[in-house]
Amino acid sequence: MGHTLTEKIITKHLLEGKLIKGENIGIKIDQTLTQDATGTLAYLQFESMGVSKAKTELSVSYVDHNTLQTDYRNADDHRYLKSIAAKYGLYFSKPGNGICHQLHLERFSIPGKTLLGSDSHTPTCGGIGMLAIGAGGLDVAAAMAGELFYFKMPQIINMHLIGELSKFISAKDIILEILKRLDVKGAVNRILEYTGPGIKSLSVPERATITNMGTETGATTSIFPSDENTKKFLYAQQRVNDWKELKSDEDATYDGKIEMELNEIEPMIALPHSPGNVKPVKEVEGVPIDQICIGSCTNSSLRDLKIVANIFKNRKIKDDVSVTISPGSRQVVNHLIKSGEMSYLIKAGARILENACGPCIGMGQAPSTDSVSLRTFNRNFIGRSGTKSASVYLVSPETAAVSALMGKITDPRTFDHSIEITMPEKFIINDNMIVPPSSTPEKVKIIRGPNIKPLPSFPPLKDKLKGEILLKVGDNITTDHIMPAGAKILPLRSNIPAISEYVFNIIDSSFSNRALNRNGGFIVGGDNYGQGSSREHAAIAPKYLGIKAIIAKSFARIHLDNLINFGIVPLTFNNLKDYQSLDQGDIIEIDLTSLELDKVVIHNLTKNNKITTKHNLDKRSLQILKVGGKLPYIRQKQN
Ligand code: MIC
Ligand code: SF4
Repeated sequence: MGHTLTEKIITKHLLEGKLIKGENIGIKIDQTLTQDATGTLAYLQFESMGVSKAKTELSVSYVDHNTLQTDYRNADDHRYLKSIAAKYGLYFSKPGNGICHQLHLERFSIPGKTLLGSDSHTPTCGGIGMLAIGAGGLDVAAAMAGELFYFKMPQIINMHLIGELSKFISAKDIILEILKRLDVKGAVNRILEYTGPGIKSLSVPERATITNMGTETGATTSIFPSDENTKKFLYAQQRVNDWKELKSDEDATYDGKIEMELNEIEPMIALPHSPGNVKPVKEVEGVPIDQICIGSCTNSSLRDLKIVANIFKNRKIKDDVSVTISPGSRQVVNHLIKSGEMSYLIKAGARILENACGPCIGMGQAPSTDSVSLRTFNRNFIGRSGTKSASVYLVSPETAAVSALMGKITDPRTFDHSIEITMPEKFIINDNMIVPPSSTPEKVKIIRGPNIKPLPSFPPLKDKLKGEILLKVGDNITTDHIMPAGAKILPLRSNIPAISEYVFNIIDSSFSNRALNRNGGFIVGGDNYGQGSSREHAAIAPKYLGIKAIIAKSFARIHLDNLINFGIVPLTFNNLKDYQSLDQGDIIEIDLTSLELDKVVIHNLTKNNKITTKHNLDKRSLQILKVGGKLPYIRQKQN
């Protein structure tokens, strides 16, 4: 029987468990990446593991999220990260070099290798045929320390593409169409593997747009085969030696199939406030726009900015619209300058920002009150832009550019069809903002600023947990709800006591005080609790406030791991009635004495009734929970 590409890569890296769907497996990680917003915590944890050098084939520390530097705090984080990289054998990508996923794809990705990144959009490198997975910083730190990465062997879905896209329709429209079909949790515990004749027409950066935003379906990762297009891309990056052909066998069996006729795809748009709220652009045409932001790890490649530049050429952005452009990397910028296309953007009236995440993570460019912002990004959760009352829509670069000229949401197919772009055969290579590790690591001193606080430590789990339900929420709560980002809060990523004041701030600004006053307690959640980002702050900060367990209808994959890693017990309801029976303010007692049995009884002391919940966790995860989290677990293991 033949194998899928995913199975082939996993088999090569499998060191624990069997390739059986739903079983826990442990794989070897070849490469890791971190970004600054999750990196500081990841490296504080890595330091405490007592390893003298990263054990991976390659590890890169990028700085792309917190680059505003409104005071010393971001800059101190950068300095800390640089010293860590030098000492522990990592490459360090300086702020301004570009967005981690775009850079990793360009300069480090290798088909067939495994990549673990402390950012949920790590699957971007699936576009080149890597098995690239997003995880919490602690899991990435553990991989650098030589630990395996554990996850449930996912189902593998065959995403079969046929035909070719029509003019002004691009990879973003494909993934938006997929999100329309799967919504934000349709692919949880699944890997989306792309096959079919349609993939031939997609270049690596276009494939990377699709695998990047596959994250929003809840998928563990997405992957394309490594073919002639992959070879062309690696040749252009002057890394053709990293290429090898990789594909699934003809007779591979999948757990499901989604077929897409590319010729039938039309321009798509995600409406506020969810990437899964997708409609064809033509259904919302005419909505006036205030702001357009082009960039992010989804759509900031040379191909994407070239198309925008050529749509803007000799034209003018509407007076009422502010357009920002954040290129994905310096390579992209260098090409736009060399070809003269950068001047098309500038002449049309676009605001060129730094090569970084920027507005995507609310680091500047918050839209005005009640305004409409059209973005080529991957997330439009409420408040993420920095303006809670703004309506953020997600679109392709083509739709964004044409809409900028019209001042309203516009189907790009109505535009000038003579526009063509040409891609260079070889890219300009300049890696001088990537600092290699020190050749004398013993001499490197780790520099910590005053905002970099020691990690809080947590005691082992008790048998009985008692307290108040401090908050009850509905379905699809994102990590942006739990632990918001943005220019004000991101500088606190290395300071858990300070950042914990903002937990659930968007939903209930009194949460953090209430939690501290009541000595902690519990949260009741709906379906897909913790979707979105990989930020482990959404687990460690609630833990710091004394949250002991979260009882939800279901959890998003990365967040579930993060909760376990920090010793918060994740319990799931058996039915809707039980979810309805618990209310905010109820005092409950959870009996964990028979945790192994996967039956956990919750006694509602306020209402004097009992419900039974489950956790579905393997032995390893239970052990981690019991000792108070993954850090003490690893330390115990190493001793
Ligand atoms: C995001 O897009 O939400 C982020 C910021 O890149 C996060 C990581 C973080 O919170 O630092 C992610 O997607 O994992
Ligand atoms: Fe950065 Fe936005 Fe991509 Fe997250 S989604 S890595 S914030 S560009």
